[in-house]
Amino acid sequence: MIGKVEKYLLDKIQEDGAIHITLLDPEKATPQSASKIAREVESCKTAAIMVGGSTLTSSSHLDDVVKEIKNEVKIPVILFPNNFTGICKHADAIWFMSLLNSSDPYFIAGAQIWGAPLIKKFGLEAIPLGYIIVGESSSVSVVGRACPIPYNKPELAAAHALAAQYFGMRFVYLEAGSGAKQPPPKSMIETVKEFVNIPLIVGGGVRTGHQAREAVDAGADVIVTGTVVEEGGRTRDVIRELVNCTKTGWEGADDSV
Ligand code: 1GP
Repeated sequence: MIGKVEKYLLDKIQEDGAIHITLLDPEKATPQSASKIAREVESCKTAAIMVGGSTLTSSSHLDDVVKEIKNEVKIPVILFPNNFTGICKHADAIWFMSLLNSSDPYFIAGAQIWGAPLIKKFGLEAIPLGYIIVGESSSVSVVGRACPIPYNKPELAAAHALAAQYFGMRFVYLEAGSGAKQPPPKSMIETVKEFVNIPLIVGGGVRTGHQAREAVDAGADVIVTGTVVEEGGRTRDVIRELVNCTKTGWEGADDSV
């Protein structure tokens, strides 16, 4: 059953053509700094805030961060868990994600099994997501024991994405890893998009409006960025540019941002 947050995301994708989501890593923030950034990115019209990180271990810190963010913003806060320790009762929803190209069953279905009762207990909206790691080795590929799909093998990414759709997952995520040198390439996004009709999320290494625009033109429905915000500085300018360039039909991409 589609919940409130999922419906909001789908409606917004329909309305805007594509949407931007900001990722905040609780390990790189205090509750105060995270809520300040959340306020800023909300004012720049990012569609939602994802909270998570591949090396997160402290559930109590996650609780404090999400609680503080929720106090500050109205847009949905969606958990992006690296394990069942990434579950927190203060969020609106959680990506119920399976790392499809992990070699360890724990990251494909194990952690999800142990986390599911807690998600129910907290009343979190679970949004099923097929998660696919692409590109070079990264923190997330090491932690999740994944064999990343090389950028020059788009057909492999498409096979994984199609399997996600056939499994009944309602979103699919091409993840290049936080801080990746290059985001998932156009050819890979295009090939995946030819195979699936569920919304496609692209993240990892997107730093400029131009890159966001290129991914959306290739078929991405959602662009996720994290590192550009963590680096601080011109948060509003950077996010405003990313949000504007993500919206289909917006022609003002500025390569300098
Ligand atoms: C990582 O896809 C996200 O999980 C965001 O990546 O930090 O490179 O923006 P960046």
